[in-house]
Amino acid sequence: MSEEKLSANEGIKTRSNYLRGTIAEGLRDLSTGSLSEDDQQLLKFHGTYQQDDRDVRANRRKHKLEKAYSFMIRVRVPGGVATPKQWIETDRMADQFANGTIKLTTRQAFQLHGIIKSNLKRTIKEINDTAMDTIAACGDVNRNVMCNPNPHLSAIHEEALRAAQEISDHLTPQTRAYHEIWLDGEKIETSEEEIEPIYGKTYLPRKFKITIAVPPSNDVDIYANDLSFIAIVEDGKLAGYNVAVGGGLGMTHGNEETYPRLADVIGFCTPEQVVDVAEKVVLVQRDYGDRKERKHARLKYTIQDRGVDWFKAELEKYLGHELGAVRDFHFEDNGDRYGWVEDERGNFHYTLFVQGGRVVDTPGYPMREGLREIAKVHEGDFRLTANQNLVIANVAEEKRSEIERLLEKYGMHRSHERSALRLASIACVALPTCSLALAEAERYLPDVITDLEEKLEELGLRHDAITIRMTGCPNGCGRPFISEIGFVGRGPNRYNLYLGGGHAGQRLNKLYRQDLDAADIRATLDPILERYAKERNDGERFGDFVIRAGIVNATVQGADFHENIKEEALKN
Ligand code: SRM
Ligand code: SF4
Repeated sequence: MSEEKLSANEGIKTRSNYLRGTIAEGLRDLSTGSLSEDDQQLLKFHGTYQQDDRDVRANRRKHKLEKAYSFMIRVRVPGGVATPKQWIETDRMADQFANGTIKLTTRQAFQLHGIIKSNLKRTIKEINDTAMDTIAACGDVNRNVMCNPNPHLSAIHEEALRAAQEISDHLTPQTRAYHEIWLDGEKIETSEEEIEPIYGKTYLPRKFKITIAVPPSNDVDIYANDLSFIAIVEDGKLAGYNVAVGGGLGMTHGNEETYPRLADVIGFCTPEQVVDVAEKVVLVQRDYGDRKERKHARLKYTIQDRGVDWFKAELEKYLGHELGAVRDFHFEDNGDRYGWVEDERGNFHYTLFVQGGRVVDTPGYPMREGLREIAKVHEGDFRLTANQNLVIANVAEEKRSEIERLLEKYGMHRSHERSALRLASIACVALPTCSLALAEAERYLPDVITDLEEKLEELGLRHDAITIRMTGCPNGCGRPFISEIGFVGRGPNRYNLYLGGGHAGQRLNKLYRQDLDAADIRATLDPILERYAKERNDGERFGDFVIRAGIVNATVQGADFHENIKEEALKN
């Protein structure tokens, strides 16, 4: 296929000499805070994005100044597990090089924002010094492999976590470019086959995401991932994993060719086969994914276009054996379990609610300082959850009172006493750093929830968990399309409202209203919440209720996401 027919990024990858481009030269040029367009694309594979502060963009334009460029660094944390030392170092770098905050992401990673170009190399080097890295945190490769942080099933979790680490290691790009550019590694001559045995020089058509879940918790939202493994526990032991493929959420407003899609569960593999299955799914997507149109390049479209049966047969050809039959499993929810839990080995774990995943000190709530003090004495680990929260994990019984004292001192001991709606919320970063944001999310959802809490209190729904998620655009970083209430930015202070997602993340939602502004949100949701409080069946979840009550139609699978939308939703 000739290069012109392929997307521009394919050319950039081909010409990049295995992700080098001219990044090293660009970093040395301090006459500008930015890097070349092509290098900005390549930087993502190294775990960093060029951004600019959108709050000051207009003012700088007025004064004919360059945009306020800086970089976001995403730190890979396979399975979301970090040591106290890694926490302390990340916290230090947040102050020294970034904007004084740590962002816990929806894929169990750390993000640091606001790093200026002259500090970029040093920060990435220091992240590597802490035994973490940033390679493949972004880009057209496999990303941070997620794993359910399930503390109360610690033995199974340990195996699942090991598998996540092995998959992550196996699928990490092999190019030396990362070491050469950021770590001053030596240039070593190797043959083409040795450089990228799995990816080849054009890597994957698009990003690729893998997750492992241990039912009954779907807190990693397996249905939103390209590939997921669902742990099957039989007689208390890990029998293997169901394999799910083809999930993904990103879409574009007004382009019905793009849509969120849930993963299909296609078979079963043993724990020994898991890395090979991951590799072969990646290879099928490498070879068949669309490299011409990036909006159509994710595995979900490869599978939707060619069919699940085709995909399974092709995968089995690559594997050289068949997958086993899907085994029974059941997910209860996709939320976190807050407060203290004790595991089967007698260790304790405290899940802390972190609003929007932003670890920051505010005058009334010095959370970052408190976590730093906890990290200094904590002997277990920290686990980042896919709901942007934090587990202070593996606390021995004799250490528990010391951690409790610090939680109390810094006001974190009551983090889980907030309304169930707030505890079940996710907001993506959006403004001011995200270049793709059309509206606010992290800075706005807390206020929307405060407003709704008044009504929930009145209706006696304070303790009812309803998943509520907001993103600043339809790329879906806060997984809004599988929430029971989803807000997706369409423009400044304008949101589309989606209702009816499955409480365990097992069903997509449906457009209910377009272009709501702040004033419309309460007016739109209040009567629905009232009906839910009055008319729901015993134990009925909000997402199920709105479908049964005929408020929205159910979305069966991605391809019908834009179908069966009620007429009122399309007015405006
Ligand atoms: Fe995302 C792009 C933030 C999870 C789908 N995402 C971005 C960028 C890098 C914007 C950009 O390309 O310039 C955002 C950076 C904002 C900033 O200032 O930090 C961004 N995504 C995030 C995070 C930080 C959201 C958060 O608040 O936690 C999450 C980081 C995860 C991580 O640690 O790796 C994040 N992004 C997701 C998820 C959720 C998930 O993976 O479970 C999705 C939906 C699932 C999926 O991939 O389908 C997601 N992000 C996207 C997309 C749309 C992809 C698509 O297939 O259409 C983009 C845009 C793109 O790739 O072109 C995007
Ligand atoms: Fe940015 Fe959109 Fe992702 Fe939010 S959903 S972080 S606005 S790309």
